[in-house]
Amino acid sequence: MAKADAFIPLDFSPLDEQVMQARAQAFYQQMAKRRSVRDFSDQPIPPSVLEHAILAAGSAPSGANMQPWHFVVVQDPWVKKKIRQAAEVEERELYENRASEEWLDALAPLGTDANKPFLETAPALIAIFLKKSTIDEDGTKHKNYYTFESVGIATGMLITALHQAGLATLTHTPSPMKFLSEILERPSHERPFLLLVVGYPEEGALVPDIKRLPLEKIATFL
Ligand code: IYR
Repeated sequence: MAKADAFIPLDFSPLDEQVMQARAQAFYQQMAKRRSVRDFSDQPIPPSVLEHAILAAGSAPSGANMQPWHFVVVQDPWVKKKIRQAAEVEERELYENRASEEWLDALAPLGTDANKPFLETAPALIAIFLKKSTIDEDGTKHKNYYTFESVGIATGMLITALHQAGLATLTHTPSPMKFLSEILERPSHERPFLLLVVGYPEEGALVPDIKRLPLEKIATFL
């Protein structure tokens, strides 16, 4: 476990105020263009882009620096097919039986259904696992803290890193996701957290015409 046993100087360079404002605005404008994509092309992802995005995600803050995450990058067509088949079983059950009318109504504007071809078309799936505990090299089991917060932050950073690298993503949460642990052979102290679909949008891809809430609806300044 990467524990800090000493303190070192912080690597921090203050920015000029105008630079800060310009960067804050430019970053917002770039992030506002991110949309969940469901129509992916099969164009491959350039080497090392996924690795660097995962390293960026792995720099997230976490409870007691336990880094309670594991990322499984699936590019093998056969494994993607197995994931698609298992996800569609759960999704059919969701759309046909599990989801309430209220939930189906909320999903209607997205135009989603139980078919998930993108799980095979997209060049990469990143399965994100939450580690309830960590097993040290010597076999000792340590409990991890604030795991949902930590993995949620890391996932947000991963999505952001992939977006700024020029890739589209879809956060996919088939429920339950136990099949991911089985197909990807993850140990029982790791829980599937989210399946991120990564790649390029298909040419001419459409997205639902949804709007983000304005600042005054999402923030209070006191
Ligand atoms: N998991 C299903 C349903 C779904 C649920 C929510 I909440 C969404 O924002 C989108 C979809 C599916 O992927 O179709």
